[in-house]
Amino acid sequence: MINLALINEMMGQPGNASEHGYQIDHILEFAHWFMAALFVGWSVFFIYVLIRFRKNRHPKADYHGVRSAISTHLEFSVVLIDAVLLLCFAIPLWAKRVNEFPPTGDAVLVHVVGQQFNWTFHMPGPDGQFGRREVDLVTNSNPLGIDPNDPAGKDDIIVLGELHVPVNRPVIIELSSKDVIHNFDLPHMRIAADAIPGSLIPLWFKPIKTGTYEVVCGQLCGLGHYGMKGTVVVDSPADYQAWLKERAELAGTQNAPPPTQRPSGEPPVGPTPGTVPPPGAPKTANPPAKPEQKPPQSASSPSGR
Ligand SMILES: [Cu+2]
Repeated sequence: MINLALINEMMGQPGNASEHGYQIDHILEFAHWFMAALFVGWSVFFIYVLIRFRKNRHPKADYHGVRSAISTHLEFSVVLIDAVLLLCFAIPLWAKRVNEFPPTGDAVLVHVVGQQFNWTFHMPGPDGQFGRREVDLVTNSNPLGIDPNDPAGKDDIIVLGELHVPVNRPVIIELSSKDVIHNFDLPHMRIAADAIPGSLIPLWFKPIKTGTYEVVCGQLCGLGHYGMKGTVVVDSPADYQAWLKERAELAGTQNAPPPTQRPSGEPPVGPTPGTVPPPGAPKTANPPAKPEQKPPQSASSPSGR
């Protein structure tokens, strides 16, 4: 028997490298074959009617048209198959993706920030705590506005363009944008989500193959959109630890702008990214009543699921 999955490859889909990806591939595979059948079916029908109702055989138009119910049945079955695809496969899979996040204890947490035209990755460093981020503190040397007075931010790892994650461990991403709407798209991992200014969008995947994978921006976000690419490197656990160590050593020199950059002694306005679960975020055991009083991140909080 021929491999039915070949149709995805023929459509230019890159190989899957994430745990849930095969489920998405199965839906795409079915949809592609279904569309191919529809294309062939309707094309044959179209050619048939062109010949069957040609002008020299039917000089006068028949104003009553077709009386058989076959086209109604055909169209009804197309609607039925579409409904089955949506209700039985696509929507349940989507619900699973957005409702069933892996426990944060085992996951790698990353804040991903899009801006024209690159991706910045923010990891909590050895202490497991994300430093406070504040819009007012954003400068060229402090692209994410990390608060230099927040001890949790001292060891944070900030990398531009290239993220490393370990293989076979879930990666939970909190996605945001500094300017316009971008779309963080990891085709090999079969995930993509819009990065929207003012929102934190959670998404997750579990890489199952080591390698280097492309990140693209999936929203036309400006003149440099075509070049808004990044890389996700899936490492073996040992390589990942080595990378973390290297980045952590650099972090002390990289991410600590002089404290004088803080404009005034005023308390930060608004919650720190990562402290308030965005809509649809995995539910934590004790949702914060007041965001300000929660520890500066949700990384190590036990998941309620
Ligand atoms: Cu973009």
